[in-house]
Amino acid sequence: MRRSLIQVTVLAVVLSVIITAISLVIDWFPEQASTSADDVDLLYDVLLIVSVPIFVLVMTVVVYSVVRFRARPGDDRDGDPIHGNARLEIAWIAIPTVLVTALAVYAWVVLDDQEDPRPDTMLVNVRAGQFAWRFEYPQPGGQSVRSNELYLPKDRPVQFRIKTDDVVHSFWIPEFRIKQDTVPGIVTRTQTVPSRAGDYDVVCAELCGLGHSTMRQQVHVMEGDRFASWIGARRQALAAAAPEPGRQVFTTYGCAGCHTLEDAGAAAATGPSLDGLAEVYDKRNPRLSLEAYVRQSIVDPKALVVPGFRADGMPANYSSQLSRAEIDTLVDYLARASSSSSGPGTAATVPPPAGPPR
Ligand SMILES: [Cu+2]
Repeated sequence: MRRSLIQVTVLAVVLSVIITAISLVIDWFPEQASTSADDVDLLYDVLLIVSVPIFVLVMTVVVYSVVRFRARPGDDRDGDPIHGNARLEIAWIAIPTVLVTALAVYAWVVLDDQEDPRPDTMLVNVRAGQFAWRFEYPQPGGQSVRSNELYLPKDRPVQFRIKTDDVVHSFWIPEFRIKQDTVPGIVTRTQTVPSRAGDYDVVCAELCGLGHSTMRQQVHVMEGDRFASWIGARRQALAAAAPEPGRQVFTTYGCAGCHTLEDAGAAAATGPSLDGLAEVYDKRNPRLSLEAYVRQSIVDPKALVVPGFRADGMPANYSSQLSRAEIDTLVDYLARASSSSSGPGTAATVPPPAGPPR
């Protein structure tokens, strides 16, 4: 018995040293591109140093016992009865408790450190939706510079405020060693300081639907002056873009409270979606042109109730609330926006007006 114990102990120690060494030599992660990376990689190494020997010890004892104490052919004796061993039981409860608690405290300290507020932090709003990321840089005055790729200045702290338009996603930049879930209904945050110029992947790390694997974009970390000229150009374009009067009417009169329209940033579902309306309106009422259909839906909503929606869902007094010019502007805008948001080319497929214009 004593000989077996010595043998298995020596074997477990030797294997632990070898396999832990191998696990530390393996290059698990991509290059480090943020100030968070060092601490996270060290944490990972400590986890390896603590957990690999335990795994190796358990597996060594299992394999050793299976081989050394296996029943030989013809041997059908039972083993000796085993009684409890209080000292052993206390040890196998106390040691894991101490280990797991210590690791949890250490991990908490690392996370707390990462989340410390830093001076001069830049704010980026991240919007997740099946199956793409969108990035918004809030500007003074309430507008935001929008981008489909993430651009960041090197060496400047950045905080990401992350929202999702649909399901749970996870915002992950492996080179930064940051990852944060997006949760419907709340804003989650993470932050870091990019420390190395280059292009890296922004990945969704939470299975979020059929297109999950395609939910990948790029982050471009650039020198501060190059970033300043990028955001400056975007800011100018934002200021130069003529405001869309129809969108103004749409938001002013609360249309966004009930309808989805990508062009206006509306995503409500109480009323029918206006995205892609150009493709379906003539199946609902083949007598009207798109413009006439939209106009009638606004001034006399009960006449054209979309199946599946309530007849009294849409207020019937818009014809008196909006001026004639506002209605014209809104109709013109919705006819354009509802076809452009369903994808390229759909505007060309809109059939010519078939019904009587008003
Ligand atoms: Cu996703």
